[in-house]
Amino acid sequence: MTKATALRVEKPPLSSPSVEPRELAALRQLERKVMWLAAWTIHHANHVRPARDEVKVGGHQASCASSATLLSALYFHALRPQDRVAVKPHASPVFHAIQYLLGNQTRDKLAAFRAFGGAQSYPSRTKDTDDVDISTGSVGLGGAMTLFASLVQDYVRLHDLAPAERPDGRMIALFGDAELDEGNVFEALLEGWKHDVRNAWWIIDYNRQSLDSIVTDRLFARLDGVFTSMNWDVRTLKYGKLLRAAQDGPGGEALLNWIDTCPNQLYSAITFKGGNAWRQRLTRDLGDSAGIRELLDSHGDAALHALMTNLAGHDMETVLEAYDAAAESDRPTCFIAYTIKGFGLPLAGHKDNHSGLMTPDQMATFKAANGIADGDEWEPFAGLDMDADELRDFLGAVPFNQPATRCFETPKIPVPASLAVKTGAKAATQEAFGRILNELARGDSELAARIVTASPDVTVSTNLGPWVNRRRIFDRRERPDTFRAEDVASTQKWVMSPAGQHIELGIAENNLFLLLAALGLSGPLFGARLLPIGTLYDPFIARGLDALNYACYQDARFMLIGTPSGVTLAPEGGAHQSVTTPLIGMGQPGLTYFEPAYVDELAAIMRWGFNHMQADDGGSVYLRLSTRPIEQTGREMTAELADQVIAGAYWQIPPGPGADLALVYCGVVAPEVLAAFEALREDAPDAGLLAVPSADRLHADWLDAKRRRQAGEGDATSHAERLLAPLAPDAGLVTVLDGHPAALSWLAAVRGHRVAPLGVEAFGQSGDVADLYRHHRLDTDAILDAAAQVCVARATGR
Ligand SMILES: Cc1ncc(C[n+]2csc(CCOP(=O)(O)OP(=O)(O)O)c2C)c(N)n1
Ligand SMILES: [Mg+2]
Repeated sequence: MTKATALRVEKPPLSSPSVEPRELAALRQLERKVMWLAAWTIHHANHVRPARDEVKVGGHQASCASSATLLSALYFHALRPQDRVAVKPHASPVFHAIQYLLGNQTRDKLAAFRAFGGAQSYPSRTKDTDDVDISTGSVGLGGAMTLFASLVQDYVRLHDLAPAERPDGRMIALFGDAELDEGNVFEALLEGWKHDVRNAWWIIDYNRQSLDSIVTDRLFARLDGVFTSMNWDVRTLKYGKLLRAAQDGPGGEALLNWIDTCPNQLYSAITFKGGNAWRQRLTRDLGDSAGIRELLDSHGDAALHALMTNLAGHDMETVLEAYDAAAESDRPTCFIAYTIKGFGLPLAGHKDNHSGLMTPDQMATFKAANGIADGDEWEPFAGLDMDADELRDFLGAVPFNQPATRCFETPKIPVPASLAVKTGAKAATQEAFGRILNELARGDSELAARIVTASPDVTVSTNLGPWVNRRRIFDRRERPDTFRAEDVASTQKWVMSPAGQHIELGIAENNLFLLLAALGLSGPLFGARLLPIGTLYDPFIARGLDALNYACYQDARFMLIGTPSGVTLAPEGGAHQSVTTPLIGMGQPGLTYFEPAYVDELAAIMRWGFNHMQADDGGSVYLRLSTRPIEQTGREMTAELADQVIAGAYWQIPPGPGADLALVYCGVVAPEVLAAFEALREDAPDAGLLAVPSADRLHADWLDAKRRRQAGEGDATSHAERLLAPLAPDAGLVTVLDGHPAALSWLAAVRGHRVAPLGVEAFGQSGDVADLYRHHRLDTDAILDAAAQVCVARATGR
């Protein structure tokens, strides 16, 4: 078999029974308009709208041109209101242009593309106003999320959480081909396969260009195999109708063979050069082949260029046929659609065109070619060859645009008045988390019915086992627990069932966060509110950090349990010890970080968390927990104390008036801090002991009070300011946590106190807790040294 025939795509029929000629004509007109509007939106932002600084505005005219047909065919023909789409980030102007033509986007927003409050550079669920389903921007994540959205849709249906008559939607991604370099895409593919995800379409805009360059030749022969082995239906759309018709004419076979074997770089370069360059090259390479002269002689330069660039991804009819043919498939489908980056523009095929912009002169030529008069640039139907009323009627009948709820409001799920659990005199927060979920699993609260847990292969080791034993593992089919059936003793019952409420993932933290994003948007996307809880080892938050950021960016709501954390999981050693996660928790928008020391704090925080996940102005919650059992307080968790825990801090032992020392701590180091406090008491009887279950809440509130004062609310104060008010103005603080010291050292700035910050700044070691606390200077002696240091500094005025 020659290379050419190996690559040849099966020839599909030329007829298009599913699309009426008038519909096809209208779609071609609209595709042209979308192409124009996208290019104009970017041009306007860069060259027409006045600039106030030297920073480039940017936009991606070539990426847009590449995908205009694929997206027009999708939105104006194949899509239904219940479908959900992730559009490759750089096609944002195409998406907005389509929504504009459908009446869902305003001209003002388009004119303000990439300006404050305007249409966003990359489609955004939270900031765009034209119904973005799935945000994109960080390549690879949006597409992968469609698989998890599909899984969540299955979950909602199999749990009867949405009205049975509501039709299932298809989860669709338009991918740039270079997005498939991102490893998270393959992690998601594997997980999707394991979970038998079916209802998904991935449309790959195969322009063989990325940002820097042309992608490796024949990459897609490999990728085709990857999708096939995951049981996807792969549909390669290579030639448009012109090329397919030419195949049967003189020189046709030779011509298509030439294209099949042409290196991507060469094809792109000649595409950029245009008509005569094709003629020269084909004469040189194929001059002796039968029929080629006839073929070349019967095509002028423009016609030859049109023929040679007639790839299927720019051929409306071919794309429509492909979408229609795939509509009934019950397998996930991948369309590999050959395209040209910058198709139809003077940027076409140039390897540097990713951020390329047409010059004003080029734009003027493009505008004339589109028949658009000055002042008509934003007119929806200007310059088209079809009556505006007919196009309006067509748009009015587009299936996607029929009245339907696309963003669901869902009622809030009540949260029980208390989630408190009993533990022994000593307990660890991780163990208590497991108990709280176990208690919920035993009951029949609505909250428990809406909780979905997920973990990347650390279900048992993060104490989700008891919950899973009761609520079982989700699977589309009933699957017995073989070990149980074989009478092999185990505390874990791993029965799988469509009614299960735990989603077991392979070890891929990216997938955990993408699943949490999809579960956490189940309310607005699928009309069924879910309360997802994801558990993972705290250090591995960093592995999926971009996906976590992405989930928060979309305002998905979930509870994240990072456990075990810090150096406190001592013997496990440095590879599993998290240092910076408190700073991630504080810095990440949309995520509120807590690190409780005691079980009663944890129960109050989880209760608050379930409400916060449902509040209109709420967000997600991150709990950094530990496996180290510590002595509990035996106190009563009053409503007032719970409020302070949620506000971020409380005086575990209040300071005397004008006290000159306070020990401040977060989390599992409580015993060392308490011991140091007891030792200090004699010398510093007025000292206070401040517990900080949420440095994040405390810090955010402090900044908020400053803003409110600036805005004229003169008596606004923050919790931190009120808490620290009783201390002497020159008092010293010793702050302690099992994490980076910067998470607490800022407290010294609240009232200008001195601080000695203790925490972890280096990679960990193996050892027991005593060894490691001594090594990292978190032990009682280190705390006493630090207290002495701030006291000396105070006495000497330094
Ligand atoms: C995670 C991530 N890394 C880098 C980028 C910067 N970037 C934006 S687009 C792009 C190349 C995209 O190429 P492709 O997906 O093929 O899109 P198209 O050719 O359609 O423009 C890169 C590297 C990004 N957006 N996200
Ligand atoms: Mg590309």
